[in-house]
Amino acid sequence: MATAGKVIRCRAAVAWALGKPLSIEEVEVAPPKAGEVRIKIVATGICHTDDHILKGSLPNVEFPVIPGHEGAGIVESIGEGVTSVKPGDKVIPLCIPQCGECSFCQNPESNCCHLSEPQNLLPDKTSRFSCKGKQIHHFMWVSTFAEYTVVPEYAVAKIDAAAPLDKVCVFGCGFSTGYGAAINTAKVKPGSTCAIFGLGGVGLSAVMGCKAAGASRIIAVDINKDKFAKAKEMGATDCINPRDFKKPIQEVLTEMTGQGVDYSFEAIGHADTMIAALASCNMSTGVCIMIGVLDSGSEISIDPTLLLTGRTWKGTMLGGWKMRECVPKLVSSYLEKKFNSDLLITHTLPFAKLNEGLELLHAGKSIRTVLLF
Ligand code: PAD
Ligand code: ZN
Repeated sequence: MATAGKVIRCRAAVAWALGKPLSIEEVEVAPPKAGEVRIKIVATGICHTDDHILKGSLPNVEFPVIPGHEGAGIVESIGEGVTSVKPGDKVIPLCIPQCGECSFCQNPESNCCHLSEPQNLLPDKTSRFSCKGKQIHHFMWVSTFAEYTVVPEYAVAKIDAAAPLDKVCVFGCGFSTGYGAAINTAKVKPGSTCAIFGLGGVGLSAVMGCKAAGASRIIAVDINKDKFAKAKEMGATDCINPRDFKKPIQEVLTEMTGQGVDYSFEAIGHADTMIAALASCNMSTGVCIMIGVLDSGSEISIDPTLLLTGRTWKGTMLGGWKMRECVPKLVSSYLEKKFNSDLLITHTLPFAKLNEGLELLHAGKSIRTVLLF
């Protein structure tokens, strides 16, 4: 492409400092170095984790930074030695890389490559972004709130050329996380009972995952009843609002199910709902999956007898998928209509309306807003 090897000036959303709103700026994006790929981002979703960055809930994020991690785009140019993608390919940048060589990549049970630590700079410890003469940090290597971004080759998945980028961007995070939490991390069994706390893009994807795994009862929990119609459409059998009950929600769920659910999922990110989700699964074989991101520096204290009787408490990163290998397969399954992740996308806005998209998230009015460049 005509831009290959040159600095590209384009729009991006920069978080200049903790607690400051995102500001849309013109940034310079340097060409990819060896082993790197420059991507023209076509569409990006807004995930609650992007909001956590602005509020300082994520450890190790360095400001100024370009957030965004749920994007899809087209390869613009490649650095020396890149072989798995070429200019023109449709791709999804990955916030969990897959180097393919470390012990985690070699282990079929793990999806956290040894390079998965929060990445503020590219592997050579420099940034490809600058604005007004200042270096801008990358976010988890992906920074999809930029019209062009540069990522290492092992953090890019090539996807089917037929994939609609404004729809499959949700595979970069929200859909993959919730759906995989049920399928891979919990390994939900047919006929089981599940409870999902939090019905945002992540929790609703967990509802879809539980349904696909054959769960017979799926109880959706949220304090915003406006989320219930969508949860039912995706497979929830019951929807409950903790504010409608005097007793703790774990007691309500235990009464509804006899002994507690087989699997519970926390997709909110609060200490009290994490403990409630753990206590909601049955004391013997219950499995609780923690998905939500707790504020940085917060801790949870639990009564250890909750675990002594046999419960399992696990966390998940991006639903346990080995991203480089699995995201293209998820996209193919989407094209084969094996699930309908489009149901997550409630709003599509031009990139310039990013802050409006964040307001919709705060107000509980959107599930996923997709921004188009
Ligand atoms: P979201 O804000 O769209 O959804 C959160 C939902 O929780 C909303 O529907 C709220 O109404 C609901 N909620 C809030 N408080 C309560 C409460 N006390 N009881 C019941 N429901 C409540 O967020 P999201 O779906 O984009 O993300 C959810 C969390 O998952 C968030 O913490 C995000 O950072 C995290 C996440 N983790 C991963 C991962 O890999 N582990 C990936 C992506 C997102
Ligand atoms: Zn996310």
